Amino acid sequence: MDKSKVDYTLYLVTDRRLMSCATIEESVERAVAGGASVVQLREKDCSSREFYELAVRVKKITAPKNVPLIINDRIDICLAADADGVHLGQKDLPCKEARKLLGERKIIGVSAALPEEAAKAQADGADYLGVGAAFPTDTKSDTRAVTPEIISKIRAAVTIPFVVIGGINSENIRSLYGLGINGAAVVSAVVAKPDITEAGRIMRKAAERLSAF
Ligand code: TZP
Ligand code: MG
Repeated sequence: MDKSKVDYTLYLVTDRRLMSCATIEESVERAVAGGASVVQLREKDCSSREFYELAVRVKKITAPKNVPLIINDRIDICLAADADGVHLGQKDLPCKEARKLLGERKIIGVSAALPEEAAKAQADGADYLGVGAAFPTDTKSDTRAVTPEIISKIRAAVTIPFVVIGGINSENIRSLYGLGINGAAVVSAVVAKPDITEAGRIMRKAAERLSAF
């Protein structure tokens, strides 16, 4: 995985509570078939062993398609399963420390809701940012709202790619066009839909227009 070539267009985040199918593996397989270009495993209620074993199984689905597998929060799981990277929130381990542990080849993403957080993450070695929440969402509590104005300020503050997250669907994504965003990160707009592959296709097409303006 050459991390400089990652396509962030449709960044899928998993959620076993919301998915319309039986297993995380199925939800990932279907979303990737629909056009998800990055997959983040976000597991809030499973043991380290389960998380590790799941990451190993999901990597077998994503790696042949050259889709990077990102592990939410857990640097240890990323290393053990040889995933492609981690995603860190503002309350997780600092990006600088994560970089020391993971080395240069792994992808590190950092959540940012303010231009200052974005600039710090870039200075600390982040490869991409997750910026949100763009719209109200029931998928995550304790989100911070980002307006189009804040998104534009974040774009001006960093050169690294960033995805926007939070309540994005195929309709409201239009209000994010032209802001210099590199991709849309979604949970429910894909995994909660009855036909995950078709939902992936719809969101992929809509997300491709983020960079078309
Ligand atoms: N981080 C900020 S908002 C969010 C996360 C993980 C949830 C996004 O889920 P959805 O269903 O796409 O609103
Ligand atoms: Mg986290």
